[in-house]
Amino acid sequence: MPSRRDRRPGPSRSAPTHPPHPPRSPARRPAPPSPQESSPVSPALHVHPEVAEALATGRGVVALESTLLAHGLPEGDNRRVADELEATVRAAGAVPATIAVFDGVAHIGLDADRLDRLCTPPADGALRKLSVRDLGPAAGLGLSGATTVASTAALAHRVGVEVFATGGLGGVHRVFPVGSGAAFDISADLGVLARTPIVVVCAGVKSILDVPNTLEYLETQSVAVLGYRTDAFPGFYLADSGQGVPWRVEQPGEVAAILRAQQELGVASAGVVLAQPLPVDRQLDPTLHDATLAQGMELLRSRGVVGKDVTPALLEFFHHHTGGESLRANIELVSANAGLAGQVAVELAATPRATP
Ligand code: PSU
Ligand code: MN
Repeated sequence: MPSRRDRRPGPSRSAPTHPPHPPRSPARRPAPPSPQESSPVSPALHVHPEVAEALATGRGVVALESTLLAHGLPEGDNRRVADELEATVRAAGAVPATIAVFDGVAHIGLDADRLDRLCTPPADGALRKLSVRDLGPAAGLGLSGATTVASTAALAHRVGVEVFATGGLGGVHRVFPVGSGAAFDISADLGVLARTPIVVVCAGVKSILDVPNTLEYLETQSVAVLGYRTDAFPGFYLADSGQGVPWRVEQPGEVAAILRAQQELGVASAGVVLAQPLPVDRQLDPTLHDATLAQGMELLRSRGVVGKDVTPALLEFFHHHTGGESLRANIELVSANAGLAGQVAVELAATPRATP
């Protein structure tokens, strides 16, 4: 079917295809043009050969976020989880691409040495938490860091990856009492999803957030929200956040059909949130959750923790105060999301975009 929505010339379907994210201008790119669109030669961007090959041949690729490994899980568990996530994506028939920045280069797909480095962050904080606004400074200054949902989505889209998996999205934080530090905190994850056409598989938004306001914000920004085999928007550690979902899907193929339809209709400037809950019998006990959250929030307030330190600090508090239960739930939900993302990536690969 003919389509005029895709104004990007060139035959490569693995290149990013949406106008709001043009590749950097030739003036800023001293390296010669890459012979292979899917593996851009750039001093600031490196695509792992296996990922480049998968993109070039139209196989499904799943981007995996690295902040959850470096800053969201304890050292010791994170390395094992990194392998488990990649293996889960492969078992679904797709190719994993864990994303992080090392010495000023954004890597799409990490080898074992780089996964080691990601999962043993130096104590001096030299492995930063990088959101989108931090990518330029980190790359330009030759620094290293893990990527959040926001920066993983941006980099994945840059090379043509259409789906990625995480644990819980960032969102609108609960408001601290005025005068106690940060009264206003909205994750950059939401702003990036508003302008990046990519499917994010997650367990909803973290229960430490203001979930109703986060959903309102996603609606304002025209981000599609799908519940995977659920009518309830999940709450990360909890299967049900208490909010509903606008749409329910039952199969990975439906998600692929939805993304392709958005592209065909010219309404794919924003992302798609595919929210998959933990099974109820695997969620964190809600009473334990609520008590831990109240204590954690109080601790953050008293210590004046604000900005990008809030999420890692609260996750760590949970891991220490739930007897390992929050860690178990976190690992299970990220793993399940990687598997579902793999299935969606395979369906997307089998449903190529209509060419213009
Ligand atoms: N999911 C997890 N653990 C995490 C995160 C997601 O299971 O640590 C991270 C993601 O990188 C997400 C970030 O982008 O938390 C949100 O941080 P902030 O609220 O500061 O935007
Ligand atoms: Mn924030």
